[in-house]
Amino acid sequence: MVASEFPGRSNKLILFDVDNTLTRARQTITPAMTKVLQELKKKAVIGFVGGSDFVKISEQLSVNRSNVVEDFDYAFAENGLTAYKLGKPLPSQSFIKFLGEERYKPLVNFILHYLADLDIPIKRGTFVEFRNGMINVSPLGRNATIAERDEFEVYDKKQGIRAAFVKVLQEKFADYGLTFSIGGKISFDIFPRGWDKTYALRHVEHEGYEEIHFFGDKTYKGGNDYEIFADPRTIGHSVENPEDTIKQLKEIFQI
Ligand code: M1P
Repeated sequence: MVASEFPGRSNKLILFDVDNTLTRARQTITPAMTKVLQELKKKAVIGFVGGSDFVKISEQLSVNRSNVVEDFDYAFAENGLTAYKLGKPLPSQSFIKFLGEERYKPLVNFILHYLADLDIPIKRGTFVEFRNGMINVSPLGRNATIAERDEFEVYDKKQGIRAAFVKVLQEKFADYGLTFSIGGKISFDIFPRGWDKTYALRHVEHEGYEEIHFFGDKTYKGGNDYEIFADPRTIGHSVENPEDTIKQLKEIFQI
């Protein structure tokens, strides 16, 4: 089935994390990366698996207003909770359906109180972002500038603001069946256990691929690429940054 859907290509699926693997964090894809992906797509089936929501990933990966769901054979946003194959949406679940309004309210109320009491150098806006498959919590606020994001990242490395927040939530909501994942620079994601990036594999594991490769930068334990990188269904590749991704792709796939 795979072969006939992707004629002329090998039976290998190559999946990529987005931030710091295909692009610099929250930035747009470079012409060099686009070219390498176009070459790779002639040989194999390609897809991305991002933690961010679909709109943000599209902004990062669209070149000259191209459509990411056409550029990539598989498009997985929010760890695969929003999913497309060959431009068509695949069925998905939602965070709120999993949790229910009655359990969600105490969680978000606790988060908002905690954020309000947090004394950090600056705060901006959008502290809790409600997505289809997760909520994203940022002490700084999601509409900070790139410079403000970078400053927060440095500050957080020293002060452990997110790590401490996550620890409190893990203890307080231990019976909720949730994962708290620090994936980016200024925030952390909260989603049902098992809805990490391996969720995306549910869409492809029975499609008959002989190899599924995954490239990501946060492949260490605790990073948001760890589970899919270490999963026995994938061949994991750890990268430093987008330039390293290009280098490894050229070496491994001779492009
Ligand atoms: O790298 C993936 C993460 O990217 C963003 O994180 P931040 O804004 O903290 O840099 C978020 O979209 C987050 O959900 C995602 O996991």
